[in-house]
Amino acid sequence: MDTIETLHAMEILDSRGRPTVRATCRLASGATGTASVPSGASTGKAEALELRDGETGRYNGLGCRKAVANVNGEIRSVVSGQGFETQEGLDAALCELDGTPNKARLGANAVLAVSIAYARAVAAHRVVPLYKHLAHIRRVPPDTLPRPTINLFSGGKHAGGQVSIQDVLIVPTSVVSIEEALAMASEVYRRAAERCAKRYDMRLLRADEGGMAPPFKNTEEMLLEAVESILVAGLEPGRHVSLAIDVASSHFHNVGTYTLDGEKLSANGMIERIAKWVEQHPIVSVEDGLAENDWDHWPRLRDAIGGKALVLGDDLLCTNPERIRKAADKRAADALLLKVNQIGTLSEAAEAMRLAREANWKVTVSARSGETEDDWLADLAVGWGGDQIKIGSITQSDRLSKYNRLLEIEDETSLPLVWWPNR
Ligand code: 2PG
Ligand code: MG
Repeated sequence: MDTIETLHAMEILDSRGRPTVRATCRLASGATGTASVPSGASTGKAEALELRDGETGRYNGLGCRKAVANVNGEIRSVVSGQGFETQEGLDAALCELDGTPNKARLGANAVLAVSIAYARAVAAHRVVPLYKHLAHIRRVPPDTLPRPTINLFSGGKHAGGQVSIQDVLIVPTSVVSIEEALAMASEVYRRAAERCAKRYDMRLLRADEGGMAPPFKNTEEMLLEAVESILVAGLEPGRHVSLAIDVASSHFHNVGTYTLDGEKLSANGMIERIAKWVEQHPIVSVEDGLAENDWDHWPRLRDAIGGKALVLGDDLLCTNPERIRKAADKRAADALLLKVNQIGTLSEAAEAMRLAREANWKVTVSARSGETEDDWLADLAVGWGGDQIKIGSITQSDRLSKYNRLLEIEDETSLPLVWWPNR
């Protein structure tokens, strides 16, 4: 493997106008790779630390100059001139240099930018597309493309909190290609926008990931409106288009009580409510139905809806191998939401993916609510054989760069879309 000649990082702005880190890695051969890292808003407590400057007079403390300086200083001086046999080799060196369990010293934003920039540089050196190189890292060649799950409506931390739950997503289930999935989603989105304009007498306002955020009374209304929009688009809910939800319930949970749209529910009450939604609507995936530390109730949620909808762990798992092992042992979930910046290196995320597969789980590869125009997520989802990809809505370039990259990969490979849910 070629040696790293140098690294260079800089601060750029993400889709919320907040600073983030972009790094470039140049190998001795001259091959280079650049990568930008995303940032969450509804973050899990067990996520790796995103290093922020904390200077209140600048970007309200969210600057990334310290993380950038860590790449251009300490990390660069340790890795420059070194050749790593594998991605794991570089990532292990980065983890060792950081020396904390959660990248708290150098910052997961600094470390991840380097990890992905290096993968891109090596892909360029090997003259292969990034998805092929990433597949090579996991030693499994891709034979399908991930099925998109696309934001329609948002609430919670991604919108004004008018509804407690964070997202209702549409899942084009009957289509056989990315191209058809996007065209179908666009039709539903357009119909939903027209309906909301009439019904709420408002112009289109979008949440962080491009989902619409009208003043729904509650989650039920949000779900019904999604189903209506599918029907008005001339499609059959559950046959052509299904729904996925991100309940993101850690963010409305406090000491055993869930405050759902103003109503106080116990964990069991929450499970019953979710089971009812799954019963009444064509919901095929439920993310973070319960809070991140409500370990005792997650297996009961799985008993209640498993087999009908995926029990998908985001804040619960934080792409963290230890938490995934625990969840698999407890039968607390049956699907992993994979977000590389929750853990901080590609190799640790690959281990998270491996454990999920070992437990026979499905995997949704996910963007963050704060994104950049970088499109590596699409290559990652294809290269690692994700079942679903969650990018956001089909609006805004921070989301579209990834959808467009999926279209490009589809055009290049003609790989089929993964069949999910199993039919
Ligand atoms: C989530 C993500 C993406 P955030 O909760 O799944 O929708 O949000 O990046 O804010 O954590
Ligand atoms: Mg989530």
